[in-house]
Amino acid sequence: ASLGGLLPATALAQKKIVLGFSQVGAESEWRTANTESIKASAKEAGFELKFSDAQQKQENQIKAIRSFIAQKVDVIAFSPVVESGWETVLREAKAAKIPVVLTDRSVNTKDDTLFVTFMGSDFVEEGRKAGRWLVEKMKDQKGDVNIVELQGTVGSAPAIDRKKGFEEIIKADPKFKILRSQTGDFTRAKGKEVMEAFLKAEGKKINVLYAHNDDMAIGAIQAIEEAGLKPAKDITIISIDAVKGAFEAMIAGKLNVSVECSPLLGPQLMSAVKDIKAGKPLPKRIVTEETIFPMEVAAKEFPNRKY
Ligand code: GYE
Repeated sequence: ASLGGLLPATALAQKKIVLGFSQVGAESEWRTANTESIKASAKEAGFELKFSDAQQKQENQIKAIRSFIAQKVDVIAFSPVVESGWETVLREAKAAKIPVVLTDRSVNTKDDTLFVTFMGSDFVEEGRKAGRWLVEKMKDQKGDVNIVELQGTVGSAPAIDRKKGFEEIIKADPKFKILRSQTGDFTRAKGKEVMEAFLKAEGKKINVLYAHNDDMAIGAIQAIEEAGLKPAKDITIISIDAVKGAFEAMIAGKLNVSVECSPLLGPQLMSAVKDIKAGKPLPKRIVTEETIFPMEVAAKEFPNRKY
């Protein structure tokens, strides 16, 4: 007889660590790569993964977290779509003694006992990198530099922080002017739609597009071409993530630069879950290391890209 016959089925089943993961959605190339990373590394670690896609809605994430609590999972991890409004559900998880790990995006709660650790990028620094690149690029320009900004999802940590970091750098020189700033919800379709509106309103006045992610920049590139302008030439384009689509756009000469933001958080998350189960302490913050890729290096770097 197999071992299964000697041990009760429940004893065998209990050995697997159960991880409940509530994902933001599938809004971008970044997000798809992030989901793949989490699924593959949970499998590799031998965990049972309960994966739930919130379709960019906070209420869906709250529902998913409550269902993970009801199912008594070992650990809950999630990437909060927006920063605020999590206290109640996080208190419910705490009361149920289920540890919570934040991945990718953070929450703005004052009570940091509500989660074990937050792993992900420094979004303010990404915004600063974008700003520094632009300041350098425009250093000899005498007149105004007119910028339009495509923001990420309203209320999300990356949208708030990428705006903040960028503004912090460009405000040092009054020639930099943000003409318009609107959300494109991190998607290609909205990025295109909002860029069309920007072009209609400001036309050839626009010198620079700052997009909070590559997908919105890629959508906007289409709008720029349809308006008869040359992306990366008539309008300098800066975006964030450095996904493969951005490299393709850079190689095609249509995107000037992309600031790296790695979605490959899966292995880190699984090792944090193991540490939590083993009772090991974790740092409150685990920051992803990142760089920046201007179009001049795109062709050389492309083969090394993992997402
Ligand atoms: O930049 C964007 C995605 O939270 C860092 O979300 C993530 C952002 C990423 O939709 O493409």
